[in-house]
Amino acid sequence: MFTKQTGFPKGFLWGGATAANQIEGAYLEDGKGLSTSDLVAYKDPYAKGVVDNFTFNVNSSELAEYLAHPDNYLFPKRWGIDFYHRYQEDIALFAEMGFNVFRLSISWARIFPTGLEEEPNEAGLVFYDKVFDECLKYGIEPLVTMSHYEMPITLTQKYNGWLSRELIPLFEKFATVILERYKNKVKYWITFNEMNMTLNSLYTGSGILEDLVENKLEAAYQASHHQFLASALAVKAAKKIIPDAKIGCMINQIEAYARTTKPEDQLQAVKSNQLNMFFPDIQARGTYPSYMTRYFTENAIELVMEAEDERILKEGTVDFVAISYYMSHVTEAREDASELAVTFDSPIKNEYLELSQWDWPIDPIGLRISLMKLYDRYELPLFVCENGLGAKDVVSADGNIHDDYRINYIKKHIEQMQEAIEDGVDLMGYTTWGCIDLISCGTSQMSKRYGFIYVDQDDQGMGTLKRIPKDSFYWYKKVIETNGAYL
Ligand code: BGP
Repeated sequence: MFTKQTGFPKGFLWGGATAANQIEGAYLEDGKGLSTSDLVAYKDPYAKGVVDNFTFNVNSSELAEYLAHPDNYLFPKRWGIDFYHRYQEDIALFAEMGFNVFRLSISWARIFPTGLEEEPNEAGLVFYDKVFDECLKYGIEPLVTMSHYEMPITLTQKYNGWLSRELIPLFEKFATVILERYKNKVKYWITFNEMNMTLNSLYTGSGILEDLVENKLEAAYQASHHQFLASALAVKAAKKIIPDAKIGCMINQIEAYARTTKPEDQLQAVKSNQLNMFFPDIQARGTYPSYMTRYFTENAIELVMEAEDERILKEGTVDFVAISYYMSHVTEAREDASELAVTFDSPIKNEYLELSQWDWPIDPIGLRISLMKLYDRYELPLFVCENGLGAKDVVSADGNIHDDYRINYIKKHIEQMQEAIEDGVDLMGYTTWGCIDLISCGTSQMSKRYGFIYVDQDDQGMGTLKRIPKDSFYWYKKVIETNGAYL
């Protein structure tokens, strides 16, 4: 009567993930408008002396300075890895690895250069037509993120990004246009990348200039409220336009562990995890969870909502919950409730875990724990749509890249996904982050590499852009060929 699932189910989706602003380049080509990500300058957070200054946020004077003197800055996301012109070669390499899914995002500013136009930019739409056709030629399903950390810069200048409710109809128009246009090519969609990361960066997550807001925490939740509504409307549109669409939400899943068995620390971990799951709680269940009422009150957060919002959220719940997973986090009891949200930079080290070269704790079992908890909570299919190791790769004298550390990292995470599946979790797929080397989101560095495919380009944008399969390329190919049996 009870038969345990062994190994990965048939039809499991194996592939890799990217984002438009980290790969495409061609930042002003074919009518594309400037996007918020085009104005993120290169920063090395680990260079001596600047660690404390490192921030993902942009303020209004920085923005004015960037716009007035662009030549004074390195903006690596403007070049990406030239996927815009090399997508055929790159997709052929993904096909060689055996991908049956490829996650990418659509740049809003390619379709609506300022976000305000009545009609979309046809040349922008044509580009993604070509990319999807190329994927489908090899039997690769595109998994499309509608909004991955960028928007037309005009929407930041005019409205201060997602702080304004005005963005909802503008996004709905964008979503409807791409759903209509690609309805016969794209079945898998994610509305917003890592919704919870607006708490970490108002600019990256929501296009907000942080010095223009008084209460940053309140701004983050108000912007999130607008994104929840936009996401729900996009889900509703997707169901109408593509009846068999699968459309999901996404968070950066950073499981919080209590530092000790002290009940106060345990309680803190419960609260931290609630703050993370608040996002899928709304997107999967369609209502604000009750635990947020106390949090909002105690943090002087007053959200502006309208009568119709409750209905919109209810009508736009997702089909699946997607996560990116890189690390876990350690927390302990503290006074300041506003500090509860999990972040990349946990001040408390977990003595059981090794760190990546960028000090991210490596915790494969944390992935299993996350999947088990999320599945218990939502009973919806899950998707691990980002996971991977950022590392400084070296091209050896033999011309190859021997990245056994990356193989080891991904292997351990796949093992834990398999365990989770055997625990009963319904997992749809796995797309490793940065399947081809790309520009890092948080640092704009090229040298923080995640790929199975090396791209010859340095932090200053110098290099031939030649693609070289790494050792991990051949390893992942075998993993996919055997549906995860070979690890
Ligand atoms: C996630 C983002 C990706 C990404 C990845 C790795 O938060 O969705 O866009 O780049 O993290 O982060 P980083 O590039 O900063 O190493």
